[in-house]
Amino acid sequence: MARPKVAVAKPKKIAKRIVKKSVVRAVTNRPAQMKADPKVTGPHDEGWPELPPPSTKPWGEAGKALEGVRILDFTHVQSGPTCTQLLGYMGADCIKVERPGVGDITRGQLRDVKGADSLYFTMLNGNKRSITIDSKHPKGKEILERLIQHCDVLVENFAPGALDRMGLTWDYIHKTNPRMIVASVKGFGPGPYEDCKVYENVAQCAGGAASTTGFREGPPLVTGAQIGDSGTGLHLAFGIVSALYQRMRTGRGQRVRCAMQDGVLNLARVKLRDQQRLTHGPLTEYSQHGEGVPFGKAVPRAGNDSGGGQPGWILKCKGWETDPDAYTYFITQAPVWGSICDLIGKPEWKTDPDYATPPARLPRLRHIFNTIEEWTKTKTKFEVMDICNQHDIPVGPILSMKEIAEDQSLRDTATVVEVDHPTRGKYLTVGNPIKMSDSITEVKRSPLLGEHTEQILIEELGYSAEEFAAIKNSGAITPSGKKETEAA
Ligand code: CAO
Repeated sequence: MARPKVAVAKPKKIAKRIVKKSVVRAVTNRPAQMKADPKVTGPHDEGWPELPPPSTKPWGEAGKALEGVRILDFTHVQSGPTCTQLLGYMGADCIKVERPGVGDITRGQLRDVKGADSLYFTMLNGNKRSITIDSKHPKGKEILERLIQHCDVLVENFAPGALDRMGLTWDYIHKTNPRMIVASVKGFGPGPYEDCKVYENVAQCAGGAASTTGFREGPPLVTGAQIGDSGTGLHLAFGIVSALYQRMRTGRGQRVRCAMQDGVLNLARVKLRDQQRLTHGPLTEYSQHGEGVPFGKAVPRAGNDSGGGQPGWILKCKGWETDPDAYTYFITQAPVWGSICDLIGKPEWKTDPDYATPPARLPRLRHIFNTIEEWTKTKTKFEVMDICNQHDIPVGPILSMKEIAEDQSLRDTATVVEVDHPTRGKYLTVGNPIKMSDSITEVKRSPLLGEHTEQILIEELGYSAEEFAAIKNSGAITPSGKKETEAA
């Protein structure tokens, strides 16, 4: 068998080289180092370097933040794919490994166009290449070994133990490529539930979001924002980038793990704040306090109360009788209380001791918001936005997904992007929410199943055409005996 063209890292040498070049080192030793090297000594003295000039390249042509980073993407469903898509947006090369003939289960879930990959899949797997490999097939394992040597980061969100059952244990991976970072999403961290499979809403419930969402008199509610899946994917991406940075100093990979329960709790931390405050007395900014309803032992559901120190609520706007989204969020921010009073025709509230100060208003919040609503009901949510912003009053229209899809400003910033796909045609996706001046994001369509199998095996892993043909016949990259092209 021909040797693969993979440039397998020699860990020790690389570590040495990288530590020498390390940014952190350079910063730590800056004065001495700068004096020694006239090329990097700045004009302003004391041995500090000249500040780097701004990029001279046109917008978006200064490279990409994660260019050169290769991701072995073993993710599926939502949490893992969110993470790797973000890394792809930043310029990493994501090689998505999928089961031959099957692929990520979401390709076929919630299908809207017959025979085409679903939006569930396409919107979470842009900027990736797809290779089909049966990871339990002996030849598949061999290919994976080359990929592990070839890549910098393995990302997975299988059920607990699944990666080990494939033979891809940490010990094996670390031995095969000591520089590799292995990043995982699991439902729970170590503890009583560590072996459980977890989906979005389980995480929202276990992370404290559901018990604190909804109305006091109703059951717990999950939120439409996928804080368990996409939220944890985002956390994992941060962990991976941090591990890559640390690897510049150590030359060594490490394991990065994010539990969905932990990710949700991190996003719900203000509720853990309130849990502790509760031991010192009632939560006065919750409207139930003003309504005289006593608190129990745990943080209650707060309806649409603001989670911060400035009371807020969702109020009806013009057209609410027929439009389910004709509402605005209205915050009675203390510094602009006078403007609010003038606007809603209650100038006397500015001096009335029952309304003039934030503590005086707390027991009357329901009445205050009902009064403000009488004013907002006479305006559309966009008129409320325009008028209130002229007075620095923080408000926000409740935008429907239809309005967001059609919003020109979100298109202009490439937050909402239209992508063309060979089998489903044009679709909208969410672009990179993180904007960088020297690392522009090109949003690319998701790959077809196995679209890049041949390219990766031959051009990158060094298999010859004959070897590729043999692999195809082995069943390692095709669904039980079928040709790879049929799988795609
Ligand atoms: N070749 C061969 N086998 C493959 C393969 C490949 N390329 N890719 C996956 N498989 C196999 C796995 O090895 C596993 O087999 P075993 O159980 O026999 O070892 C099997 O496919 C199923 O993997 P899974 O258990 O991860 O998938 P599932 O559909 O049963 O569970 C999920 C899905 C999401 C509940 C589970 O993966 C999980 O809990 N993940 C961690 C938490 C998470 O990310 N949840 C968010 C999901 S998004 O809402």
